[in-house]
Amino acid sequence: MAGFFKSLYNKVINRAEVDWDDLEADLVSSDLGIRLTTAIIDELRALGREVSAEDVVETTRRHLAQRLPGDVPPPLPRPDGKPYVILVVGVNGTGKTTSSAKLGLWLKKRGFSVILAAADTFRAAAVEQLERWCERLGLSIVKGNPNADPSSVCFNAHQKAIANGTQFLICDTAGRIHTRHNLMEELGKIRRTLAKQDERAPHLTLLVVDATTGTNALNQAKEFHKASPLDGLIVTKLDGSGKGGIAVTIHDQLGIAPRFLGTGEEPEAFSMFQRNTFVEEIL
Ligand SMILES: Nc1nc2c(ncn2[C@@H]2O[C@H](COP(=O)(O)OP(=O)(O)O)[C@@H](O)[C@H]2O)c(=O)[nH]1
Ligand SMILES: [Mg+2]
Repeated sequence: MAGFFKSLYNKVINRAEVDWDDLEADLVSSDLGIRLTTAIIDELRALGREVSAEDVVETTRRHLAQRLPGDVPPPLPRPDGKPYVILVVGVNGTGKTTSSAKLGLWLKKRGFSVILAAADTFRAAAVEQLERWCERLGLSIVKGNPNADPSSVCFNAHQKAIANGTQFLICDTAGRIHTRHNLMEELGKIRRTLAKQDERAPHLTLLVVDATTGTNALNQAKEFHKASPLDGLIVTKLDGSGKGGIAVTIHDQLGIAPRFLGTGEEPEAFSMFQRNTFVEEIL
């Protein structure tokens, strides 16, 4: 995960003393938000002595760790034998389809059976994209006709998963359906449809956020969380200019925990969130 985050450490280590304005700008531009940035700066200033690069890194890491969740166990097959249903949501282009395929592979590699539902029926290309991934990765897929009702695709996939005793169902959804309001309505309908065959489904709703979009991601999390309760995040594009601070901010402000991380376009560029590793790589 090289180049994961801009190296704050390298920046401060080459300095005789800390430039507070520069440090503040760096923390804010890492999407840590004003509140957290201020808390870090205040604590460093309160040290009342010359602040070293180690002080900056240690204090920042501690604040990040405090605001991130401890490690959550990976999703496991349901003891009742019904499929564990994962609903993948988010706005267009954040990486839902890619992450759905990556998650499918991740589960498959752990020996679990997986089926994917191509519920972004709004764009034909989206279905084809997921199909290509599934072919390449050897994953099963259920799709509908172009412009089919996304809920019916999810229902059929769920039915098939139940009949076949498939352990995981991953539903890849659309990021835009005419308007954001329609999208939220559609997601509500998908949830109700999934609950018809298993009142506990979906068992996990994951919002995909693009780490390079900063505070937009926070706003998306707020909006989706209101319409459809989120259990966690998939934070993508951490290999790009995204610094990952947005995951800290979203968890700090909304209590939604990062669960998986996307670090590239390749299917293996995907891992479970782990607090210690994450905090070490953020700096
Ligand atoms: N660099 C990088 N690109 C990613 C990552 N995840 C997704 N992408 C790319 O982002 C673009 C949009 O992804 P897609 O899955 O189609 O997004 P969707 O519209 O939310 O389904 C594609 O070009 C993906 O290859 C990631 O972790 N890193
Ligand atoms: Mg998609």
